[in-house]
Amino acid sequence: MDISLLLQQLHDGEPRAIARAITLVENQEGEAAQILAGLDRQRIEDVLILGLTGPPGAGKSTLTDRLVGELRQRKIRVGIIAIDPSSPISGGALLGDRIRMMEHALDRDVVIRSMATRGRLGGLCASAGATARIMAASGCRVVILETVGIGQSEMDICRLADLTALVLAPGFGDDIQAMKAGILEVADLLVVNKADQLGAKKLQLDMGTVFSDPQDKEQRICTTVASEGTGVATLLERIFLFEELYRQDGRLQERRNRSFASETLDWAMELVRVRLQAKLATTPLQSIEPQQAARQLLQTLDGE
Ligand SMILES: Nc1nc2c(ncn2[C@@H]2O[C@H](COP(=O)(O)OP(=O)(O)O)[C@@H](O)[C@H]2O)c(=O)[nH]1
Ligand SMILES: [Mg+2]
Repeated sequence: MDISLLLQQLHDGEPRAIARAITLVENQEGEAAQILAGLDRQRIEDVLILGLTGPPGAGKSTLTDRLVGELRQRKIRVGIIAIDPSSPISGGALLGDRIRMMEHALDRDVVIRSMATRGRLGGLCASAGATARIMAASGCRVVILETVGIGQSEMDICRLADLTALVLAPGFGDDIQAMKAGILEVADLLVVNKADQLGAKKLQLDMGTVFSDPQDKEQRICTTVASEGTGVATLLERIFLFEELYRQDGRLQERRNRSFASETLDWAMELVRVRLQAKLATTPLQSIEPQQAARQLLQTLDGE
């Protein structure tokens, strides 16, 4: 395969080259390292990875769709990585998202990729990170990372996003409200979606108590009706406002350093796993206890 041609097409925003590169990296084909090393560093530097998280049903996909609409109006190229928690077999939620995304499917400047959390090769963090960088190199100025849930999801381990918006709606996220203090650790912006529904005002007031600083309260809480598009332009302005702030005060770099470490660990574990699996198939293990056997197995890698 001609990797330099693939890279050239990828940087030109050629959809098939982008999809191919992502697949090669996801499947950890031999070409992966060369592809990743050949990506435009400046574009990777300039991209904003925006995390959208929140309970299922809160309106993340609808909001993503609207944000994409706003970005495209501003001629900004955008990537979407939808992390799908459902099994690759059921995939119900994903199907709905795909249909919704049809609107943008013909737009060359919207790059969409879904990833299942289960039944996949390799670490999610590593794949999602690499995918985001491929999208960035292809010219995406913003990459939206849509993930479900907070607290237990895989994305908690890997904080890939530069900026995270937590999407809540009346009746969706009451459990999250119980852990208000924890919210600030995961979210830069709080989106109270479904503002057209009963209980939105209360949710908004509740969220207000998370912040002691009045300016924070003003800037970090956004109210939207994603299904109508209301409030989405303002949300996007806030997103860019905080991006600018975090780039200036060093928080963005700090987060990227952390995510670099977490991705590195993810890759390393994957590489070790593959080698261990190969070893396991050929190594006679003496121990009667798996935990002990694991140590033996690990020792066989020493000095290799
Ligand atoms: N009334 C109302 N419904 C909404 C709003 N945003 C999304 N929905 C609906 O809520 C449901 C779940 O939305 P979805 O985007 O799939 O949520 P997700 O699971 O968080 O991705 C869908 O039927 C949407 O049409 C909103 O602002 N108001
Ligand atoms: Mg969704």
